[in-house]
Amino acid sequence: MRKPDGKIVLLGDMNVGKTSLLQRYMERRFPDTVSTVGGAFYLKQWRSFNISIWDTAGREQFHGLGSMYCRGAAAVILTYDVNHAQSLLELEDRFLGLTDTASADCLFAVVGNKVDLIEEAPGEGGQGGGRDPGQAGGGGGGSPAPRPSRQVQLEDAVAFYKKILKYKMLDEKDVPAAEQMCFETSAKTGKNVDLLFETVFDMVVPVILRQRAQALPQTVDIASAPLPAQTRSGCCS
Ligand SMILES: Nc1nc2c(ncn2[C@@H]2O[C@H](COP(=O)(O)OP(=O)(O)OP(=O)(O)O)[C@@H](O)[C@H]2O)c(=O)[nH]1
Ligand SMILES: [Mg+2]
Repeated sequence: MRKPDGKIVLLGDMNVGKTSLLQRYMERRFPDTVSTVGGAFYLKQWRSFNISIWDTAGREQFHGLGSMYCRGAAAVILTYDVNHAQSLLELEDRFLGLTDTASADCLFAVVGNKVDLIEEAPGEGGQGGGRDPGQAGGGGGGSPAPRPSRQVQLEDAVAFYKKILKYKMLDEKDVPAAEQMCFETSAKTGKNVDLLFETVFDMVVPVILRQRAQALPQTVDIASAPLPAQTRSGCCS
């Protein structure tokens, strides 16, 4: 197997839908998931590049592994649940620090998942992907279970993206705009899932090329390397 050319990592609290997003994209389905233990990866061929996409565990007990998975990452997808405000706060408090081991020019995407669960205000009208009959916690019985209402607005995600740039000491001019990197998705209906991954893949290609270029000087040309000045003879100075 060829070594992956670049790495993308999904981070976020447990239950936000990281595994479901990856399975929706890679396997085109929305199966039942079990809470991830440790981490797992998929390989994706994108143009001529081999990209590994790492699914990590959101559970607190696996937190220590996060920075290991992020090592050298070309992009990190920070995921929250739009119906659960705490999951966005956790990204800032618990997960952003794990990205310190990522590549210096790592890209960040902020993803609000489970938009299919958002209760539509009366008269708001149906939008693609928002009319799914699923609900958050089981259900059953005759009448439909109450749907949660949105707790995180897209603007909150944009504000968080700007905090990431501050944390990384990056200038807004030098990185993709927040509007390009903040997504709202549904792993259940598939809404915006291809858009998310394929936008990130396209943006990661230049990062991979830069990583490759920086890796090259590790080869030393002995013939052209200057000889160290010899000041003393003998093995000990
Ligand atoms: N309605 C709805 N449910 C979703 C969506 N994405 C995930 N779920 C459900 O949310 C639960 C958690 O999904 P996972 O994908 O396992 O979450 P995770 O982020 O991988 O969780 P950990 O592995 O514990 O970190 C499962 O019951 C999923 O079926 C979505 O877009 N819409
Ligand atoms: Mg998982």
